[in-house]
Amino acid sequence: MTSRRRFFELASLTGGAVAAATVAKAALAALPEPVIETSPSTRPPLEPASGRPYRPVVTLNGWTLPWRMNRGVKEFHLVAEPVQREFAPGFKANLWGYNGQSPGPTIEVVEGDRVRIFVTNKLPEITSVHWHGQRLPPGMDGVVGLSQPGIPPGKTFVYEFVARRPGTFMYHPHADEMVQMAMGMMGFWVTHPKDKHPLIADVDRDFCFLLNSFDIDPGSATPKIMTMLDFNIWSWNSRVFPGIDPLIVRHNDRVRIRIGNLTMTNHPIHLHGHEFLVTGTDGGPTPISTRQYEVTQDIAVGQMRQIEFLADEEGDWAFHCHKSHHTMNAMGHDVPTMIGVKQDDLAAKINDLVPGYMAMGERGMDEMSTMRMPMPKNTLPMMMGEGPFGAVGMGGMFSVVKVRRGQKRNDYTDPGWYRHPPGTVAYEFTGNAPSAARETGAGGASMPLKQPVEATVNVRKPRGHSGH
Ligand SMILES: [Cu+2]
Repeated sequence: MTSRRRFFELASLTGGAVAAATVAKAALAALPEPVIETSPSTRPPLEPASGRPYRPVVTLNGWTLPWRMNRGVKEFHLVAEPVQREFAPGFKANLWGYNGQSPGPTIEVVEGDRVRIFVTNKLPEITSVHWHGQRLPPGMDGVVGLSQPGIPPGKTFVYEFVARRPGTFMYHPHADEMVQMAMGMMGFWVTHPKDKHPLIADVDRDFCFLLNSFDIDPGSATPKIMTMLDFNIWSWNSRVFPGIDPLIVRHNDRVRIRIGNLTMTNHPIHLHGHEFLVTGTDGGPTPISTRQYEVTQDIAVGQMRQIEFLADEEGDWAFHCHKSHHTMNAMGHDVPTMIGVKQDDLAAKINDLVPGYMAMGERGMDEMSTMRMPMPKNTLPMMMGEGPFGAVGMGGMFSVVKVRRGQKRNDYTDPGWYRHPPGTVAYEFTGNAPSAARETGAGGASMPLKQPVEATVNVRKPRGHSGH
């Protein structure tokens, strides 16, 4: 009851569209009413109204699950169910998730809290929830067959444990994992420290999201669940650029970003314009002596990392996975590189065989980001997004950190594009370009061949989405 009231207060505050579903009340009298959220927009932080105070996190394109206090226990209700998720305007997918969304809502608690989580299974098969990284009794660890029987469809199980250590965690099923995670079942978990912690700094903004990936054929809407490595949708919290919200930051804010990886490959996450420290993993806060400044942090499969930086450079700063095929959306990628290949008459010839054939990539692939090609329904262009200087040419795991002097404390509204001071934007050189002196020699060799070999190599890239 408390949670529901608080949730509606929050919802009316932000004017968001909210659907609160009720399950059969008589049957679930002892259960907290589940709160369902169907909007893919970033919800404002959920300020704790009971228990110890903390600075709540902001879940990118997601939300935090309200709770109710029951005799000193924080009670949550997760509902595992089929959901529809918009990855970006123009592309929706049928996924499995929790409480109306994939990923499920973020769970935020405080170190030392006793937590009770009701998990209702509305999927067509058994499920469970594993609380990744937590110290808990083994019977609460959620591994089907090892620590519990599966939760049958239509049933509700109860998990209860004390959140013993502060940090950055996640939850996901440990039942038919390949299918259930490929379908989008996962969520974030943050345990805030109960007192001032020597290794956990106070920050002004605290963002979190999960890296996830899907294999959805262009024109279809349901992930292929048997895919092992060849995924074609690379997403943050089941969103792809330009559907991923920007991270809005006030100039000189201390910023923490927590990231977990539930894909099947690693992601080097790269921030422009600032250096950050890795201050924590799913193992807890990192010792000060191990911290070094980085601008890219690789996050391996099943790992979590929290990075922190002082946002002391105003501007719009790219923030993305550094694997270039992870900043693209789905497409048939098994095409040879055509840079420098004259295709004009070739296209005409192929057109005789394949009507409607279109030559692509003669001058690189950038033209793909502006060209409007006929596409299957419910499919995004491979690269899209419009910035202040034109097409951005990105997809997938890409967003922008917007650092602004004028931003108010705790204000997450988008300030628009950065206004560059005069003389601070790269510009065209209009003088005469001198012809470059070029080396014409073949290059040295420590053990030269007696018979020189003539060979030209055609590099093919990109080739599929194998994640390597
Ligand atoms: Cu990546």
